Amino acid sequence: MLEKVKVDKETGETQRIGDVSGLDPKRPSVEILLCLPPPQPSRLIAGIKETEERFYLIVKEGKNYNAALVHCRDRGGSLAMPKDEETNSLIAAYVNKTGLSRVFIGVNDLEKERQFMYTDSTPLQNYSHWRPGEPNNAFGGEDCVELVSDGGWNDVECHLTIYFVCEFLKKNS
Ligand code: GN1
Ligand code: CA
Ligand code: CA
Repeated sequence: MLEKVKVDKETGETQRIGDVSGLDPKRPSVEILLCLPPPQPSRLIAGIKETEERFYLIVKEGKNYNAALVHCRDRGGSLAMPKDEETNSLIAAYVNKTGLSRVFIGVNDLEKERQFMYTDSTPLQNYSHWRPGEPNNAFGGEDCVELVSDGGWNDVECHLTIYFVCEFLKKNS
C-alpha cells in the first residue's frame, strides 16, 4: 500500500498527508512516499462465516469450555450450537479453512450424564453428528463437546484448553 506521509526531520515522527495537525510548523519536515503493509487482520479472530440467521466466529484463543462460553456470552452471543447438517458443515469448513483440527461447540452433558444439551439448555433434537464410537465419556469424565475438522463431534474433558466458535443471532425474530 503506497502512502504519502510527512516526516518531522528532528523527531522522525510521521503523519499521513491530509492530517498534519500534530506536527510543529516551525520544525522542518519533508514529504516522502512510504510503502506500508496493509492493515493486519486480528490474529485471534479467523474471519467470519454467516447463515441467513447467524454469524459464526472462530476465536483463536485457547480456553476451557466454561471460559469459552463466557467469552461468547460477554460479546452477546453463545458457543455455536449446530442444530442441522447445513450449519454443522459450515462450521466444519470454517475450522478447516482456518487450519484447525478441533473447536469447542456449545454442547455438553454436564447436568446429566449421557443427556446432551445445547448451552441454551435445550436438548439435542433431530440432529447430532457424533463420530463413530462417540460419545464415550472416556475416563469417566468427558462432558463437553468438540467439533473435529471432518464435522464429527467428540465428547472431551471440559477443562481442555482449545479454540472455540461463537455464534451471534442477526436479529431477534
Ligand atoms: C480419543 O483418538 P482421539 O485422541 O482423537 C477417543 C475420544 C476421547 C479422546 C480423549 C475413538 O480420541 O473418545 O474423547 O481420545 N476416541 C476414541 O482425548 O476412543
Ligand atoms: Ca459425559
Ligand atoms: Ca470422547
